[in-house]
Formats: sequence, C-alpha cells, structure tokens
Amino acid sequence: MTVRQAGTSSADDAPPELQERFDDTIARDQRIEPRDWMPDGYRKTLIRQVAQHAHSEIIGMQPEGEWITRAPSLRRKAILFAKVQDEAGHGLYLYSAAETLGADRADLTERLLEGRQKYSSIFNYPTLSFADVGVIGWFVDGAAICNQVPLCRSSYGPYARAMVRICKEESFHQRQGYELLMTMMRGTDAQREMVQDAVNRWWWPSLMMFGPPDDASPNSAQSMAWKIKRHSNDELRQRFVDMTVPQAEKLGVTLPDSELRWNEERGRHDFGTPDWAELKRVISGDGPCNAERMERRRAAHEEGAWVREAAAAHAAKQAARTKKGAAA
Ligand code: BYC
Repeated sequence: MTVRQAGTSSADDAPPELQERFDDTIARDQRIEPRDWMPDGYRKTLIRQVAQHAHSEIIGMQPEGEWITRAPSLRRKAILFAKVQDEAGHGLYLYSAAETLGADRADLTERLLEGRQKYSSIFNYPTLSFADVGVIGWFVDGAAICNQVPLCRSSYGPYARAMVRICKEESFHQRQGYELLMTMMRGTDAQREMVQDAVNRWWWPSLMMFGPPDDASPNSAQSMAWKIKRHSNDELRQRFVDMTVPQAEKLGVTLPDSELRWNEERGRHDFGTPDWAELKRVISGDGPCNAERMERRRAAHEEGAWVREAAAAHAAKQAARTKKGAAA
C-alpha cells in the first residue's frame, strides 16, 4: 500500500513530543488532521476501517440496484435510483478520506478485488422481492445510522466530516425504506406476507453488521482508545435493537426472535444470539452471494477501464498544457 511517510512513525522511534501531542489531542477530544503526526498503527487502522467502509458502499449498490429495472412504479424507481447513486457518492467520499491518509485508491480497489480487504457481510444476502428494498432501508440503513452517527465524532477529521454528510443521507434512506414498508402493509395480504418474509430474512444478518461480540473483536479496544470508534460492537447492536422494536410494532411485523423482550431492570431489550459461525463464514467469502457480488464488481471494474484511461489521458494533456502555458 502506498502510504505517505511524512507524519508517521512507529511509537518506538517517534520523538516523544510528537507522541505526547497526539495523545493530548485525543485526550482533549480534538481532531487529528492529515498533516499531523500520527502513530503508524493509527494510520493503518483508519485505512483498514475507512477502506472497508468505502468498499461496503460500492458493493452495497448491488443488492438494491438489481431492483431498479423492476421497481413497481416510476416514483419508486426514481427513489431507488437516487438512493443507489447516493451510495456511490458515499464510497467516493470515503475513498477520498482514505487518500488523505496516504492510501492509493487504485491500490485499495485492487485489494478488494483480490479479496485482501473486506466489505460488510450484509451485502452477501440476496434481495428476493421488492419488500427487501424497504427492509434494507429500514434495517441496514438504520444499523448504518446507529453505527455511523458516533463516527461523526471520530478522532480523524476527514473521516468524521465525511460521516456527517453520509449520515444525513442515510437517514433519508432509512425513511424511504420505512415509508415503502408502511405502504405495503396497508396493501394486500400478499404484500404484508412479503414484508414479513423480508423481515425474517434480514433481521439476523442486520444484527451481524455490527461485527463480532466484544469479547471476540480484536480491533475494538485499541480503536476505542484512539477514539476512532466511540462505542463497542455490542453497545451499538443493543441500540439498534432498542430503536427498531417500537418501529416494528408500529409497522405491524414480528421480529424473528423468541428471546426478544423488554428488560425492566436494564431498561433495554434482551435478545437472542446471532449465529456467529454464519458471520464468520460470510466474512471469509462463503455467504450466499459473495462470489456473485465479487464477480460483478470485477466485471464492472474491467468494463470501466476505458473511462479511467480516458480520464488519465485527459488529465495528462491538461497538465502538459498548463506546464507549456507557464513556460511561455
Ligand atoms: N462484515 O475487531 P472487529 C452501509 C471484520 S455500509 C465484514 O470488531 P472493527 C450501507 C473486521 O473488519 C456498512 N467484516 O473490527 C451501504 C475485522 O477484520 P480485519 C459498512 C466484518 O473494525 C450501502 C474483523 O472482522 N459500515 O451502511 O473494530 C447501502 C474483526 O472485527 C464485519 C462500516 O464499515 C462485518 N459485518 O469493527 C446501505 C462502518 N464485522 O479488518 C448501507 C465503519 C467485523 O481485522 N466500520 N468485520 O481483517 C466499523 O464501524 C467497524 O469497522 C466494524 C467492525 C463495526 C464494521
């Protein structure tokens, strides 16, 4: 990976005053900016998380994108089109944030295509009916909001600022999903069954989006100490459950968890345990749609090669013209 060397060194060989200034900035809840010195591990962790997030947005266009041509009305098609386009935009903001850390975007893409960098497990499940579009908006974008609103306070400036805009758009995405489901629930029995079926299939994978349980999350402790992550995976999962249960009641659907109930003492919901073996399988490439998603991404990358080449040739021509103009 191309990583700019300036402003980085391992904790062992860093002048102590640089490490102190970094620690102090974190302690005072201020932001680390691209030109500031930062420990090598901090930079690497951020590139890992931001790149995985960017890849998730780009691969995440596929499950819903499949329904653009089959949307049931012009209005639904326009909404879905706009949402999928927003996801491409989120990917771009995030790749740009990774570039401020010295990462090279072509290299990050290469890593995704070669399976050396991850993307969210949730996008390896199929979208079987149009109700899935609504449930993705409600659950997946809802989970994204729980996870990403705290990232607006992440200690790395460009990431935190990218998250502000992304979260505003995610909140619109969640509402469009919920509004679609409300409409279907007011429709026929067959439509209500489609919604319930989609809820049954997406509930557990949505809980898995938050990552492994805290005691099996190798990165959480350090990421939280650096204030990259503000809350643990389990805390965010709990917030998502607490937020979603009343919404499910209002909608009139049942969440597929027999252990789900309000715990008066904790003031929170108790809920069942996701199938962590399934999460591991999906993350390691063996989910229902992993092969299909990656094949599609690779094909899109190859088909887009001429666009990248044309843009690079145009940029080179412009640069040569500017240079010639400056020399004249
Ligand atoms: N799927 O130590 P942990 C969206 C990996 S986009 C796959 O807990 P960390 C949207 C993890 O990377 C949604 N991999 O890690 C888009 C690590 O592997 P490596 C994406 C997962 O980083 C379109 C290992 O497991 N959101 O919302 O502390 C349409 C151990 O985990 C998953 C983000 O990326 C998973 N579910 O915490 C609609 C948000 N979980 O890298 C919506 C930003 C864990 O060590 N990211 N892994 O090999 C984060 O908040 C954190 O990176 C995570 C994981 C909570 C995801």
